[in-house]
This record gives sequence, C-alpha cells and structure tokens, in this order.
Amino acid sequence: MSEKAFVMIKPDGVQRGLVGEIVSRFEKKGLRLLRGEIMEISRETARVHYGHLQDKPFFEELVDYITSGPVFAMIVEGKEAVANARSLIGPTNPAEAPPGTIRGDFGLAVEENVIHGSDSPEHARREIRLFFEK
Ligand code: DAT
Ligand code: MG
Repeated sequence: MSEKAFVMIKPDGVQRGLVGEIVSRFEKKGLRLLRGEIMEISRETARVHYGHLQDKPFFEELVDYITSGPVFAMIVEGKEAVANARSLIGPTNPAEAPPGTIRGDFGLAVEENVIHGSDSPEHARREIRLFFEK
C-alpha cells in the first residue's frame, strides 16, 4: 500500500546547494516526488510544526534556525514512505548518523541537521496539511 511522507530540506541544506543531491537520493530509492517547493516558513508555522518540542531548552533556537532562510518542502510517495524516508535521512544527531545517510553525509551537528522527515503516517498527513494546504 502506498503512503505519503513529508520531507523538508532545512535552510542550511538549501543554502549549501544540496537540494538536487538530496532529491536524487529519494528518487533513486524509489520514492516518487509528488510536490516540491521552495518556501519561507513563518515562526507561527515553525512553532506548530515543532509543537512537541515547545518545552525543550533549544525550542527558540530551533524556530530561529528553521525560519532563517528558505526550505525545500516535499511530499514523497511509495511503499512505507515514512520509514523509508527516515532510513535515508538517518538519526537526529548527524554525529551518530552513519555515512550513506543524508545526515551522516552532510551534517555535523544536531542544531543544523539538514533535513526533516515525518515520524509517522499520521504526522505526515498533519505536516502535509500544515505546509501545503494553507
Ligand atoms: P527528528 O528531526 O530526527 O525527527 P526530533 O523530532 O526529536 O528529531 O527533533 C526535531 C528537531 O529538533 C531535530 O531535527 C533537531 C532539533 N533537536 C532535537 N534534539 C535537539 C537537541 N538536543 N539540541 C538541539 N536541537 C535538537
Ligand atoms: Mg521529528
């Protein structure tokens, strides 16, 4: 059964010119790119997107970072798209992400970890609504 995942290349990834390379990895994996758009996200949207982290000490810095420049938001589709996208992306902390994963290959620090991917199909639907349907 096909599934959709929301994926977002964060401002550092866009600024460093990694969009093509990263999109290519999803395509080679076999996930289909349904939408892809450069967008600036508001602090309001960032706060909703990262609402589960609002009590963390790094929350304001996270909102600053994700709104610091354009992001590249995507919807990818395919079998187990959420789990497959997360496996391409790698663990949250790039220092712990193996080479071959996007965070392992392109990131250095958890505060600038290049890319976001939905962690469940329900959250994917919520994120697609938040970024593409308003
Ligand atoms: P993920 O992006 O792997 O789903 P998450 O949902 O737990 O991870 O956290 C969202 C983002 O918040 C993460 O990509 C980077 C930031 N973050 C998480 N833990 C952090 C920490 N300890 N210090 C700074 N930023 C952190
Ligand atoms: Mg997450």
